[in-house]
This record gives sequence, structure tokens and C-alpha cells, in this order.
Amino acid sequence: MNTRFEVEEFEKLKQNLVKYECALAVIMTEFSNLNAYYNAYEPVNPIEHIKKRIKSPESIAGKLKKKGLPVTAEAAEQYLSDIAGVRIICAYAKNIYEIVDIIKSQEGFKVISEKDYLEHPKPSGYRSYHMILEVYLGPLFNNETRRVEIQLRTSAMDFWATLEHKVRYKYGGEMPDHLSNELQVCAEQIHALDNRMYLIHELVDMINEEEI
Ligand code: 0O2
Repeated sequence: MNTRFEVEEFEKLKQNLVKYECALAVIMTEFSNLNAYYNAYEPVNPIEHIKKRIKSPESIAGKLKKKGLPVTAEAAEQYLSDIAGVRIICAYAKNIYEIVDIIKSQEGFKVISEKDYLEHPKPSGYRSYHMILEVYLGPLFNNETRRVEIQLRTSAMDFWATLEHKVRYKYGGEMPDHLSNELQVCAEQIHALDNRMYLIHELVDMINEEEI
């Protein structure tokens, strides 16, 4: 970072992150209520854990550059939907759709887009369900809204995505073919494993019901 313009925009970016922190806090309250509901009123809580993060100004600047956009606070607000992000890890893929439906029925935010990479995995092998939520910040923040990206996946999918991200980062996006092929094979094996584990879980539930 050298020019005065870049330094000023970087400072603006940092200041704007407060609004994303607030949007994230609204979402996390709803999700922690959801967690409390499952723990209190349902026999099983499908949510294993929830992680949240705010992208650093450096990472925002890097993403804008990668997309060929100007490194400005305005461009970040306009073009990036994942400055604030939440990852919900569920035990089974079926739970993901249940949580998605609950999120859609909440009144604290609006779902503005969805991508089902469970049904339509990426060529890399990546599986997850993505949603972009729009959160209203209220009069204190001039009635502005901010977007938050939600990624829902199983523990197994998260295991894969974390390693794949690490490998891709190491090679700066130019992953050697043998590694991307290997990761694609692992993604399919993990998918098959997820399905088999779910069948065992269903079977045990059926046996339990018969015993009652
Ligand atoms: P990071 O470092 O995790 O934030 P976008 O890239 O967001 O402008 P796109 O491609 O339409 O737009 O978004 P998409 O497909 O919804 O993916 C956004 C995020 O999903 C990525 O953010 C990753 O976190 C994750 N993701 C998508 N595809 C893959 C994949 O093939 N492998 C892994 N490991 N993660 C993936 P970032 O900013 O790329 O990365």
C-alpha cells in the first residue's frame, strides 16, 4: 500500500467493518436462540457448531484486487457479500435443509440469494449450502443494511473444504492437476461416507422407535 488514496480507503474499510460486526451480532443472536430451542425442545440438536468471522481489511483488499475491482470501501460494500460470514456445521446433509427452511422463516433478516452446492457440487468437489442474508441495522446506523454470507455444511464437508482451501492457497490458485484430482476423489468418498453414516443414524433411530 503506497498512495495516500489507498491509505485513506483502507482506513474507511476498517471503519465500515463495525457495521458488519453489528449485522453479524444480529444473526448470531438468532442462531444462538435456534441452538437453545433445539437443546430444550427437540430430542436431537442438528447443529454441531457455529463459527463466525469478519474478513480483515487486507483480505478484503486482496479479494477486490483479484476480481479486478478498485480497492475502495465503496467497491467492497457493493461487490463483496462475504465480508461477514457464518459457518453452520451440521451432522448430516438432511439437517442442512431443515436449518435452511428455519432461516428462511425468520423475520430478523431477509434471504437475498441462495446457492445449493450440495445438489450441484462445484467442479473442485466443493459441497455446501450458501445463503446471503440482508440484515437491517436500524436508525442508529441510518437505517442501513449489511449482507452476511452463511455457509452450511456437514463436518465431513468442512474437513474437505478446509484442506482444499489450504492446498489452493499454498499454490496461489494454480493447484497441480494430481492434487486437484486427488481432492476430487476425496470429495466423492467423503460424500459417500456422509450418506452411509446417515443411513446408520436412520437405522438406529428406527430400532429405538420399535423398542418404545
Ligand atoms: P474464503 O477465503 O473462504 O473467504 P465470491 O468468490 O464470493 O465473490 P462466488 O464464487 O460466486 O463469489 O461465491 P461462492 O461460490 O458462493 O463461494 C464463496 C466462498 O465459498 C469462498 O470464499 C469459499 O469460502 C467457499 N468456496 C467456494 N468454492 C470453494 C471451493 O471449491 N473450495 C473451497 N475450499 N471453498 C470454496 P472465498 O472468498 O473464495 O474464500
